[in-house]
Amino acid sequence: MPELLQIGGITETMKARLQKVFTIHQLDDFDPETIEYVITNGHDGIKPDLMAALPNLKLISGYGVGYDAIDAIEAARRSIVVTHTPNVLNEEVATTAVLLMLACYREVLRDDAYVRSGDWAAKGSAPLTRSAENQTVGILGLGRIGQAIADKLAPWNAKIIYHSRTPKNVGYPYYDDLTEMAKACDTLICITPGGPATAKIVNAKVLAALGPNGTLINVSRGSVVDETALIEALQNGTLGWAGLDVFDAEPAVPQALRDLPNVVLLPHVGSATVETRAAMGALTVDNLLQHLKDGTVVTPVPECAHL
Ligand code: A2R
Repeated sequence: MPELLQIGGITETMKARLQKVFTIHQLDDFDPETIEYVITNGHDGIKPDLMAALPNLKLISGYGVGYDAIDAIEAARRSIVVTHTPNVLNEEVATTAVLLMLACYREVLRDDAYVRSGDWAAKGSAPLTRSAENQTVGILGLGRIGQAIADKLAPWNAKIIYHSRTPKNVGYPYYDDLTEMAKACDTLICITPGGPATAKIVNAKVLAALGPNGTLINVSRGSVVDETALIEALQNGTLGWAGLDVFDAEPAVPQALRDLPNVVLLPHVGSATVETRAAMGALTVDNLLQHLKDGTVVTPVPECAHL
């Protein structure tokens, strides 16, 4: 049977399908010469020195849409196919983005604490919150998930504007400059890929442009936002609120961020429902099984689409 190296966890359902056709190896028990397949996830990816040490590697199947922890350019150079799981998580991640936005506007955490603490009975009605209706929402990265976010915001009458490297064939206003878009919007939602090209593109200047009444939502990668500048802006009130599902050095989250009242923090659960994770797991395995059968895959990353 062909040999598969497993990096990170897989579900029992995935394991049951894989072990029928692969010998599965863990990181502490494999011969680099015999590994032809790798299964990993968006967080662990594969370290460059490990990839370099596998001379007969054919395919790296990633669980998740983001693959910034895999050097796909180097893989393509070596004719190794990298796959990921696009589309099956669009709606779930978009729901997480909207959930964070609404939680910031309507102060869900503050008001939940108000009830639990007994303050409601002791002090009377909670302070008013801000309406999430009719907001201008800037989407940084109007791709598969970005479009799903735009669609999900329709019932709140959001005016969508967007920034990406190239304009898309959509009806929303395009900004070629991120700071200019931040000036124009009430809420900025980050949903670009991670990696060097987007590292800290949401910097102090962008956050200042978003302003004291502005809300930042990040459901992409922690690396996209300058976290130190973000904490400073939230502490000083030069930025109003932040809803964050991802962090620079996750699962470590700076204490300064955890101490702030004007943030909603989630432990990178954008796609983490039973249903969506099952669909992602199935596609991760489908890519491996199809390659074994006929040498093709279902969802290669763009860098490997020509292989
Ligand atoms: O820039 P473009 O025209 O390639 O548009 C893509 C945009 N994007 C960027 N925008 C600004 N600066 C950049 N350096 C940059 N690089 C890419 O992000 C496109 O509009 C969007 C990505 O869309 P998709 O490739 O369809 O990705 P999807 O499935 O929406 O997932 C986005 C990310 C994943 O990579 C994970 O990190 C995260 O969501 O879960």
